[in-house]
Amino acid sequence: MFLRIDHIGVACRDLEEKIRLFSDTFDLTVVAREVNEEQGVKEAMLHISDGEGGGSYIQLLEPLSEDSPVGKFLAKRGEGVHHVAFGVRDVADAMGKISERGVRLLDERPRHGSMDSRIAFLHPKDVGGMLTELVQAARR
Ligand code: MC0
Repeated sequence: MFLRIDHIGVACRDLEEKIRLFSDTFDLTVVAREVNEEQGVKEAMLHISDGEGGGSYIQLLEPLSEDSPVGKFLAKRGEGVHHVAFGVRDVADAMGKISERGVRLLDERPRHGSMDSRIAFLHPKDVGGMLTELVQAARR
């Protein structure tokens, strides 16, 4: 079902500071920036490599407010890995199959994600404590 790891989402308090850290330490380049009001984040994608159906990235996430998902996560757990996102060919199809297997979906239908992807989240409690995202990358 999974084509590749699309991205690792990292919660941070200061996006610009963490962009400098990740790009200087690992020679990564920011290829996209976005404010996603629906998800309550300001984010940057740092490209690692290209694979089947899209690329792999580190996604740095700064919350737009304290009561957003990333804002609550930072208050409870501090900075660090927030979620792991897997590339899929068809997000709606993957959601259907995964739901039938007893995992709760956090989204009823795909939403807008980074770089015009279509995304959906799975409940961390049903995936071994790992907030999991499905990503159907935009066709390029
Ligand atoms: C919360 N929990 C997590 C977690 N966030 N576990 C692992 N990883 C995380 N990131 C755990 C809590 O510790 C708690 O467990 C339980 O889940 C319920 O959490 P809560 O604090 O009571 O509830 P909420 O209101 O914070 O909701 C958590 C939930 C929410 C995961 C349902 O954050 C959500 O719907 N997330 C999906 C959307 C999202 O994260 N968007 C931001 C990235 P205990 O044991 O304490 O009960 S947007 C993004 O990434 C886009 C732009 C993209 O990729 O393109």
